[in-house]
Amino acid sequence: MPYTSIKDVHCMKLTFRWFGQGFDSVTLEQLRQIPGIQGIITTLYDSKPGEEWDAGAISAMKEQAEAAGLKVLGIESLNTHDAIKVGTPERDEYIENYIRTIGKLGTAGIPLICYNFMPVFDWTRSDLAKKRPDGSTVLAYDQNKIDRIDPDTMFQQMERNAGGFQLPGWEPERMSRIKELFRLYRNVTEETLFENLVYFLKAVMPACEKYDVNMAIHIDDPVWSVFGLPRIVTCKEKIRRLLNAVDNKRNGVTLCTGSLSSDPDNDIPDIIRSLGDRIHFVHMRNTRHTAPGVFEEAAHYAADGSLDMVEIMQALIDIGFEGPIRPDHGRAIWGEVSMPGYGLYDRALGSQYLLGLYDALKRKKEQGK
Ligand SMILES: [Mn+2]
Repeated sequence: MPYTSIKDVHCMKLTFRWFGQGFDSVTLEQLRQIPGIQGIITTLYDSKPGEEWDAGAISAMKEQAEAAGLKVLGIESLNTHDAIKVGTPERDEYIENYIRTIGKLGTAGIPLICYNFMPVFDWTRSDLAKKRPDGSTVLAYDQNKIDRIDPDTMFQQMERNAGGFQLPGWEPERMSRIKELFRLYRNVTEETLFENLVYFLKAVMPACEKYDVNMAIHIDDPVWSVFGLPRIVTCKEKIRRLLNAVDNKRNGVTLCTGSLSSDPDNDIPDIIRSLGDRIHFVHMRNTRHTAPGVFEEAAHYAADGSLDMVEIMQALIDIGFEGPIRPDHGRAIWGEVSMPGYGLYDRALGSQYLLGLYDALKRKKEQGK
């Protein structure tokens, strides 16, 4: 008998991020052929932060996935409006929109929302296509390069190098107001950002409970301040502080190994064991570190980067993680043209490595070895 644990309900669920038709170079039909895939993590990519989502658009998204044999197992991302992060008087109105969207997602049976609370920029990289010796290209970060440019220049570089794709979290209409956004965050310290996050979470928790929806904040990327902007989801202590401040199981985390690993002092298996059942979603990828503040993304295969992928998977098995997991950014290989980090080929390869680790380690655990 073949070992079939991955199909069991008491298993983690392999998913892929999908940006939607017209935005993603990968199709649902292609994703469906990946062994072990159970669903997608998607979004209404053309919605703007702060907008209330339309129930019809949510059903259409779900039906489209189901027609391709896949479930929508989560939303990435449902972005928070800057007013919520800054704590301006309009925030309550945007929080109300967010709450209504949670209700509609829950009603549609979509149980997970991944979001982040980073000011101005979502994730940051200094290079979207760094060439590696094997000819593949990867996303990379070099603090020395970031120190030499201003945010405006960085946005222009990102846009120029995105190959015509719109990068998640880098909406042109927001970036055209970059100076204004920086002014808006002028007086926002780490502490105020934290308080504003707590305010937001306390407000949305009743809807999350009522509609069975988990909130899963993504780790900041990278986990230190970029251009002087505060960062608050960066390490074990700070994540624990957030979970304790709103001590509701619905308030959880997207454990992103790549983002956490930007600081090699983050002991990822230890963080996983400490967060336990507050981990609602996992992004698993590998990074290669060459100097402090300098790293590039690598293949998921452990030996290609700096992360102990085996021990990370072991920690997820030890806490009994059964939620959605997805391979995170992949390398650009075999001439594929895609959104940087989100091609089909290398993420598909990575997903099979993750399933291999999972099956082997899970069986070992079940057999008590
Ligand atoms: Mn991630």
